[in-house]
Amino acid sequence: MPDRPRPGRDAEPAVAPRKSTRLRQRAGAWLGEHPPPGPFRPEFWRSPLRGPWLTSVLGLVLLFGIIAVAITGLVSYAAYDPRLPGNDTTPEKGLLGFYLFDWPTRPAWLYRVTQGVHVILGLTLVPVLLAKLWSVIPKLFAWPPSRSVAQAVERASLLLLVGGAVFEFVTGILNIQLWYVFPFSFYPGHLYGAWIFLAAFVVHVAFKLPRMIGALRSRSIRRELRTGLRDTRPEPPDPYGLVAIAPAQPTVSRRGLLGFVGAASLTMFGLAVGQCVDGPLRRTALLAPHGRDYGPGPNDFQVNKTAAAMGVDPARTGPDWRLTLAGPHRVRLSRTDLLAMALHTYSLPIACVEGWSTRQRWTGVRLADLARLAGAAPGAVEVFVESLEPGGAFSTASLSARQVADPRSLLALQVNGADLSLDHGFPARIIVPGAPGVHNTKWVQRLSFRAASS
Ligand SMILES: Nc1nc2c(c(=O)[nH]1)N[C@H]1C(S)=C(S)[C@@H](COP(=O)(O)O)O[C@H]1N2
Ligand SMILES: [Mo]
Repeated sequence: MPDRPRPGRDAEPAVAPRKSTRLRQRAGAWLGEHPPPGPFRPEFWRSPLRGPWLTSVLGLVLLFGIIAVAITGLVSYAAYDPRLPGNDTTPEKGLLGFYLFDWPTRPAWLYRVTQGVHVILGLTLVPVLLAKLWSVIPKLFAWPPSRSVAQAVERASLLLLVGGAVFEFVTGILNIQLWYVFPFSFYPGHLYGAWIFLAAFVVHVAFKLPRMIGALRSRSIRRELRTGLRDTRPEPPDPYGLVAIAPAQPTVSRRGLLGFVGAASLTMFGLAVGQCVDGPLRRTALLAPHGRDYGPGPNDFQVNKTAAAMGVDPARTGPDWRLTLAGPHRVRLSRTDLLAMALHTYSLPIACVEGWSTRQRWTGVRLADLARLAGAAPGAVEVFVESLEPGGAFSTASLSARQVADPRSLLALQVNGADLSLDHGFPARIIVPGAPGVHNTKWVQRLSFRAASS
């Protein structure tokens, strides 16, 4: 026989809740007991695989993966040297540029690796992201929409998290597929989106990390990977609403689900990674949007934008073409003049922001020698490069004093022992070690040296 409750102590709280609080609680309870039909009812979600452990395994992969994608993405923004005049098309970046630094020229493969990781890893994570969103989808329909102010804030932050993730992945993938359907410029859009997403990501991780660690400890991954369909059981009921309250019979094991996601990720990786290696493996890059043949001989490697696509008039690249050097002296040089200068050959990569990269042997004149010819001291001057391409976001670029001074920074005239093809920038193009491809301006017609700003 239980003790009879003592009046005034156990049965009733010492202080009765205020009337308004009681009303709100009752309204909340009513809402909670009367969800709209369909996905708002917890019985609707029946997968026996959903649960904190599964969500946490996928979350752990995303945690490390997204940190790597975020760091390499922010690094890519720094690689653009946005503090140099004309390099940054992002208006009002303000505080968001706090971490910028002077991009190095060594090692020459630096941007090739950071941007390759950003794009290839981003693609590889797509199946994991989709699986993670699938695993938490009942929470999207949690009813009532908010039980408390704190919960309302949490749900709003999830909107930024999920919206931000989807936005970053979708704009990134559309951009590397060269499908510019979004009604804004990719570069500032992807950068602002990244900061919003990262802010929500940090909040989300801070709140969920302890829960994630607890959930990961609740099952051994090794045992789970040995468990077949017949022995697959739902996770124990959880207070977060991930585990189905009326689970269906499993049609696939957790091992099967994780295997499927892993295989999908490996497929993405396998179809994309070839675009940043040279040699026969390059042909496996079936997800790379650019074609893979660029004409015969030494110029047969990836072309980002053809001369025709950029409106470059071949007539202006003929014998009448002159390079103008502007500095303390103004100098005009023909291609014959340039070929008569000291020529140097280096094996250097072009590494595009879109993830593809390729190393070729470039021959040309050192930018440092051209600076001296214009009366400027390498090490103390930046250069503003202009193409004869009419307009266009990529028709100009600023290079830093460090980039001008590096002896491997060239105004290239030849590649792999042959003259540059028109599509690769004939009569002359920039090649700078470690720089993003977009700063390797093609069809150069003018180099303006000016005192370095920093
Ligand atoms: N004038 C001009 N230079 C340019 C471009 C361009 O569109 N116009 N594209 C840039 C980009 S984004 C890259 S990745 C490299 C690619 O060089 P490639 O086409 O010779 O491979 O050239 C860069 N130089
Ligand atoms: Mo590029």
